[in-house]
Amino acid sequence: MASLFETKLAETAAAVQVRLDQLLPMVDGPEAQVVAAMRLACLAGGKRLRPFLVAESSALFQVPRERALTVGAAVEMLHSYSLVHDDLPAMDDSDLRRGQPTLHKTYDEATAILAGDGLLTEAFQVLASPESHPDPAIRIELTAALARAAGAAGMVGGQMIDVAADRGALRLDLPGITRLQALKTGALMGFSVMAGAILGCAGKPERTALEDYAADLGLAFQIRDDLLDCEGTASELGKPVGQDKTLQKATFVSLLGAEEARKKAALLVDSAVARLDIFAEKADLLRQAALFVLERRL
Ligand code: GRG
Repeated sequence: MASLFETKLAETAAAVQVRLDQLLPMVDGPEAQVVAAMRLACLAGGKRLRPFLVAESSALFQVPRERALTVGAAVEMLHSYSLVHDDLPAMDDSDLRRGQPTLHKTYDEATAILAGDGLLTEAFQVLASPESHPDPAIRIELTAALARAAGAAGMVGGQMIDVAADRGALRLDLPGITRLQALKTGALMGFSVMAGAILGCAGKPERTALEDYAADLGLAFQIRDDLLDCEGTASELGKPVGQDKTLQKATFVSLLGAEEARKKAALLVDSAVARLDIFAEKADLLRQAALFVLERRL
């Protein structure tokens, strides 16, 4: 039987799907291809964890669900752009994403670059619209927070460090990889959690609790991602996880070993759960989201 968390995640995913479909209508004319590619990039699957975080942090402050879903759709557009660009030949050069051909394989590189650019830009258009919040000051706060999380002080900066490390221009130790991941993956998760606090005009103690929760959650998410990557690669090679010498790209698993990485992720999740004490049982779904991050297989 599905847990309450799984049911709620599926409900939010379905609602965000509808919202994304409304926000990205097909167009006619010679530009139709880029819109079709944008739609494919963000309508074809994904766990929708970031919109779930927006929805559940918003629920703590009685934010109307439609507003949270609009902001969740904007985050998912931005996340989809990052995956499309990350898959390009100049970056990870991936053929598959979510089990399907990557966007540049389905279309071509130019279309994939433009579709990513289109999704990035559209995300800000959505935040700037009164549908995200009637108060322009709140819309500006949301817009500035997403720009910070996505730009050179956040995801783009983290990706640059990752690219430099891949090229051998940088050797990363544990603090280095922690910072890279806090920027590359953590910043957007952080925005997703903080969006509810912004939409709900939360006070300082609530904001601090959510910031701390998001930092622990983002890091645990990334450690789990490294473990999943490593389990996939090790099982393809028939080797025990964390012991294959070909898997020596600096990750939490290559630096700590699989067992220590698992322990670190579990401690971070315990800490994330405890950060939410201030919200008592109102934050149970956010607590379950942290446990999901630790156990996820996808
Ligand atoms: C190109 C500027 C730019 C940034 C790319 C986030 C990112 C930066 C690259 C993604 C590479 C990657 C697989 C990172 C690991 C963590 C991560 C973000 C995984 C994908 O997120 P999920 O698991 O994806 O939430 P779904 O498919 O569920 O939406």
